[in-house]
Amino acid sequence: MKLYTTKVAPNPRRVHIFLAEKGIEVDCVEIDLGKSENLNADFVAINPLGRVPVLELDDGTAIAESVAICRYFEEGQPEPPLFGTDATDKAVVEMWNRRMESEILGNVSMCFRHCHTYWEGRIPQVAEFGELCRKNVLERMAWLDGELADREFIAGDRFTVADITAFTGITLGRIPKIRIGEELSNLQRWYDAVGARPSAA
Ligand SMILES: N[C@@H](CCC(=O)N[C@@H](CS)C(=O)NCC(=O)O)C(=O)O
Repeated sequence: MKLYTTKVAPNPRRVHIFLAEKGIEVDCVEIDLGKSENLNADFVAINPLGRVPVLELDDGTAIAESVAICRYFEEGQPEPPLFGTDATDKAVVEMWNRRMESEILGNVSMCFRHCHTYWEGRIPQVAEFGELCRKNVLERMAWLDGELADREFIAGDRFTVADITAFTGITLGRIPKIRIGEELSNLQRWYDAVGARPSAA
């Protein structure tokens, strides 16, 4: 199998952190987004949406979407469990991971895409929409700070895929200058702890 990836980009990074937590190594093919290699015919034949990451299995099956790729590896190697353990825990992790995708990573991505010069000429940009997304992220970070007042990680007392999603989203936020506010000490404590894990190096 091989993983088509752009190691610095946030969605592939989710998969790399996940794999590092599991101690799994996979052959990688680096796709240079800066050179638009994701739009080359060869890559579009693998993922018509032209997005990374994509996991290509030995039988040719192409699995796109970071969470789908992570689930594939969770199935093959359940330890440590990053998608939860029993029915309740799995549902809680799913809830938090979806929230972190839509409320944090999603809003940060849209702010980056609509407000940053990197995307000028690559996609139609609507700066006002990007600024609305920035406001949404700042509100959601304040909400998360409250959530993290009495637990160590996003979905409970154990590190899960929801932490990976939130961490990559907040890290991406540095590019469009979205920062954790000084008053959000719980969120900062969590961010520093996740960033100090070997998987995030
Ligand atoms: N929902 C997808 C999103 C994938 C995605 O947006 N990947 C970005 C890199 S972080 C990409 O390939 N962008 C290239 C482009 O938009 O041209 C996932 O979870 O993997």
